[in-house]
Amino acid sequence: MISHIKTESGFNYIEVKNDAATAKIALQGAHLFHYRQQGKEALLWISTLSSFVLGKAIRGGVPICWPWFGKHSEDSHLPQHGFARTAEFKLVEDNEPNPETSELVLELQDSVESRKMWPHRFILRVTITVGSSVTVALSTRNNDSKPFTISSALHTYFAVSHISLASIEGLAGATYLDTLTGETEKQAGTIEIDQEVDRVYQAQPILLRLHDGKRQIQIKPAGSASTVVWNPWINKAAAMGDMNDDGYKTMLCIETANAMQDKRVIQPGEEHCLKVELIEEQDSP
Ligand code: TA6
Repeated sequence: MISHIKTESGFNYIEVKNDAATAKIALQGAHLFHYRQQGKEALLWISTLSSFVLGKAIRGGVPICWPWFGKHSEDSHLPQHGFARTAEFKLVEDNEPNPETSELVLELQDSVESRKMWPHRFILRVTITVGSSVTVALSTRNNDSKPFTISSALHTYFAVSHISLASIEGLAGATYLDTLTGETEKQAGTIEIDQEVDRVYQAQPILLRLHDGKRQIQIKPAGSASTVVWNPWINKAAAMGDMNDDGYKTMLCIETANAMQDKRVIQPGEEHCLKVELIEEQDSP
């Protein structure tokens, strides 16, 4: 079942309920901010301080960073992580091919406002498939007469029982940029978090696994050449107005991205798709 909901503050979102899962997707940013498989815990972390107001990115879920990841390379006045996550998308397709699957397609096209920030014509389509797993696919189409370059990320906030129990398997041996030090390092073994972490791994993993106590989440990226791992830890969490001081203890960002040197040049008429599927494995005995 697909329902359209408008909050008192005028924030529009879509609620999906089917035999496999429930989900919530904001029209602003085509932002999946809740997904829970029947009988499981919520997969995505959402800040209790997140403001569901137009023009402010939701803190949590899967923010879409596009057409640039991070700070804009030339103009610091432009929004970090691009403008897609605070733009109002249109729902252009929705279907439920079976009782366990719901698929939504949301679309954003260039506008006078967008061209002031980024002088290109585009069609951005986000396809969200809700079932026993959840998939977010970000398709960029160059509708212009000249090539353009994008960097992007599906900036997924995972809910974890406690950050000390979380670890990430699948990036061992990968090179990463530690954005906190500016140094390039090599990952030894699984990733565990006991301090602020903000790393861009230059790796195309077929499969990543987030371990959280008995829970195991599979992360299956496609069209991605980099993976970002981020936890703000104590000081940064305390400095963020839309995150509780102890919010860092129950969240971990593992982002399917094309960041830093993984920028993609999209030719006129060409499309590029960045996709991730998230699957919660059955509880290990
Ligand atoms: O993905 C890591 C990162 O770039 C961090 O440096 C931090 O800024 C985070 O994204 C959140 O960014 P935001 O603009 O959502 O506060």
